[in-house]
Amino acid sequence: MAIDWYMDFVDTGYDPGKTELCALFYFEPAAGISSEEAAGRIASESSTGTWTTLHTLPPRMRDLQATVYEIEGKYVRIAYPLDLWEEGNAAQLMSGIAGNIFGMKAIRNLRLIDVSMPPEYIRHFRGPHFGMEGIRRMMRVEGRPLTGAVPKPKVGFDAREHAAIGFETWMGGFDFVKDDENLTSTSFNRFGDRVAEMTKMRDLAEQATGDTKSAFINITADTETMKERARMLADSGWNYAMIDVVVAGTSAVSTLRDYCSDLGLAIHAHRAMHAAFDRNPRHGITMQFLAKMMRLIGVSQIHTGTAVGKLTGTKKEVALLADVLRERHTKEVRHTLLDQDWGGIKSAFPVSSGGLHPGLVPDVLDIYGEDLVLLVSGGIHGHPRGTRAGAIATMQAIEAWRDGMSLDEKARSSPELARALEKWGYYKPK
Ligand code: CAP
Ligand code: MG
Repeated sequence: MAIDWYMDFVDTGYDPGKTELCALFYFEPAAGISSEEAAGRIASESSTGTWTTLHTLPPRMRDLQATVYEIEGKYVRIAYPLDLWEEGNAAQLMSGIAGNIFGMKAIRNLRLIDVSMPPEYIRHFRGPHFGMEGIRRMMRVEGRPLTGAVPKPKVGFDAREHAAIGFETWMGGFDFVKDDENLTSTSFNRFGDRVAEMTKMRDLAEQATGDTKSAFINITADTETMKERARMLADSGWNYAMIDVVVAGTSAVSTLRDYCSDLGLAIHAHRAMHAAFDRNPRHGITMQFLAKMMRLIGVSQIHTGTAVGKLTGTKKEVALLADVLRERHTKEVRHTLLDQDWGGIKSAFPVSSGGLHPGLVPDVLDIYGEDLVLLVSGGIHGHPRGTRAGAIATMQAIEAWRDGMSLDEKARSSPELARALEKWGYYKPK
C-alpha cells in the first residue's frame, strides 16, 4: 500500500487554463529524491497534500490540488486552481506558495522566482492609488526622474535638525525628503515633532521655490499606530507615507494601502530585509516576486536597486524590476519572469537608491530612463559645499543626461557638479 501520493501532483502533459495561478520555482532535490517526486512534493505541500496517503479524500480535493505541469532541469512550473486562493488576500497566497515548502527535507534548495496571476485573481486587488501619472500630476514634475534624499547620518538628528536638512535638500531642487528605514519615532526624534518641523520647512520651501515639495515620513509600527501616523500626515497636508513593507508585513501593508488611499496618501515602500531572502540565487524568494506583490497590493513605489551603488542587484535584475512595476504587460523571461497582464492595476515607480552621487546619475538613468524616483543621500550631504550644493549638483547631472551631455562638459558651466566630480568622480561604492 502506497504511503505517499506526491506523484498524483505531477502531470507534465497538463495545460493550465488561463484561469490558473502559475508559479515558477528553482529547486534542488535532496539526495535520493527524483526531480519528479521533489516537484510533486512542492505542489502537494503548497496546495492540498500532506506526507502520507489518507483514509478519506473528499472529491473536492482533486479539483483543488496543484499540478506540476513542466519540469525543465532545476526549474519547475506549478499550476494552482484559483479556488485555492482567497479573493484579495496576498498574505494567504504567500502562505501557500512561499510557506512550508522552503523547509521540506526532500528539497535541498528552493527559490520562488515568479508567479503569473490571471485576471480573475488580480481583479480583487486595488493596486497603486495614483500610478506613475498620478504621482507626476500630484508633484507637478514631468520629463525627469523625481528626486529625494535621506538626511544622513541615518538617525541621530532631532526633529528640528532633521527638518533643517530637509529644507536644504528641497532648496537644492529635490522633490522629496525621505526618512531612513530605521527612523520611526525615537526618543530624540518623535514622529509628531518631525511632522510638525517638516511641515514648517516644506511650506517655506514651497513658498521660496514655487515647486511642490513632499516627504516620505516613516510610519512603520504596529498597524493601529501606522493608521494614527497616516492621519497625522494627512492632517498636515502631506501626500505620502513611508512603510518598511517587509518588516511591517503583507497584511499590514494591505490594511494601510486602503487607509492611506482614503486619506489621499501614496505609499513609499522601503524594502529593508529583502536581502535576507532574495540574495541567494539558489534559495529564497526573488525581488521580482516581492515587487509584484507590492504593486498588486498597491504601494506607489518601491526600492529596486542601482546596479552601480553599494547594495546588491545587477543591471539586468534592476531593469527587470522596473518593468515589473511600470509595464502594463510583462512578457516571459526564461527562468526569471512569467508573462503577466496587469489589467487595470496601475503602474508603480521603481526607486533607485544606495551609494549614489552625481557622478553615477547617468549610469542609473541609462538603466531606468526618467520614470524613476532617484534617491541620492550620502551623495549630496557629503558634497564639499554641503547638502544644497549636493542636490544642485545632482539636478545638474540629471540635466546633462537629459541633454545628452557628458558630466565633464556640463561641469564646465556647473560649479556644484564640478565640485562633486572633484570629490567622487565616477566612483562606484563597494
Ligand atoms: C541609501 C539608504 C537606503 C538604501 C536602501 C541607506 O542611503 O538610505 O536605505 O538605498 O537600499 O540607508 O543606505 P545612501 P535599496 O544613498 O546614503 O547610500 O534602495 O537597495 O533598497
Ligand atoms: Mg536608508
